[in-house]
Amino acid sequence: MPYIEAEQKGGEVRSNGKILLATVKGDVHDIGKNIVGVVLQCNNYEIIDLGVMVSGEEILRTAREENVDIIGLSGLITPSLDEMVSVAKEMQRQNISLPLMIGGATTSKAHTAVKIEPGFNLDQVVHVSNASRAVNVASSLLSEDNKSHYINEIQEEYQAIRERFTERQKLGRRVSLQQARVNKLTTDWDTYTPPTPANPGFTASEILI
Ligand code: B12
Repeated sequence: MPYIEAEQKGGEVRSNGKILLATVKGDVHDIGKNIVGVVLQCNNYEIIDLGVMVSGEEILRTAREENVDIIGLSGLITPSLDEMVSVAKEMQRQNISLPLMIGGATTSKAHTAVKIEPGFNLDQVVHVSNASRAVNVASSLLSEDNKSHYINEIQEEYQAIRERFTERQKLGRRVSLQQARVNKLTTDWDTYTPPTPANPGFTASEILI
């Protein structure tokens, strides 16, 4: 950090972009978010870290005031998944057109594709599984040349995930109780004759000591 700060004071380094990071409301886990922040800072991104248990309102207010380029949300407990959906919906409602990075152990590509991305069409939401991927994702999202190609790839991938999810749901659909009774397994043990073993009784090869 001292080296990075000294370099920045010297005015030699131009920021690659400003990223707001926060662990969402109700969640205290911040180890992963902090790692992501350091990795991004080491790659010349300016980080505004709002800490933990941050409400959507504060995240979006700061994003506007600080004119950030990307919002990054972290969450490790299950309720954080819903909180992230709420923040994304609120971004949409407030017309905040910024890329959104989603991270933290409970988050997933599937959750991002199925629950967050639909309806989020002002910019792109991307699930980032690991701090080491954050730099590539951020630079693609902010690249003038590469952004639309990158977004197309992500959208195709997420669309395929949603289709698989819908298919799986159809396959797993439950039938009515009446239908289940009609489909019940019928057995007929009265007429069943068990097969006769070739060599009745124990044989040497079956005795394990
Ligand atoms: C450390 C820890 C704690 C510490 C947190 C300290 C801190 N300052 O963060 C303490 C002890 C406080 C804690 C508390 C609790 N914890 Co806890 N905790 C953990 C533990 C052991 C490790 C989490 C961790 O730091 N992992 C390492 C980091 C590096 O990984 P990561 O966060 O996933 O981050 C990586 C990526 O996901 C990604 N990433 C993360 N965030 C972001 C953000 C962006 C923008 C991007 C791009 C990428 C990114 O980059 C990171 C580096 O590669 C996990 C279990 C586990 N083994 O994972 C449980 C775990 C997360 N905790 C759990 C629980 C239940 C709790 C409590 C509710 C327990 C309780 N009953 O009080 C409380 C939470 C209270 C609350 N309201 O949040 C559960 C969550 C289960 C669930 N699905 O809901 C877990 C999974 C344990 C378990 N198996 O039950 N916990």
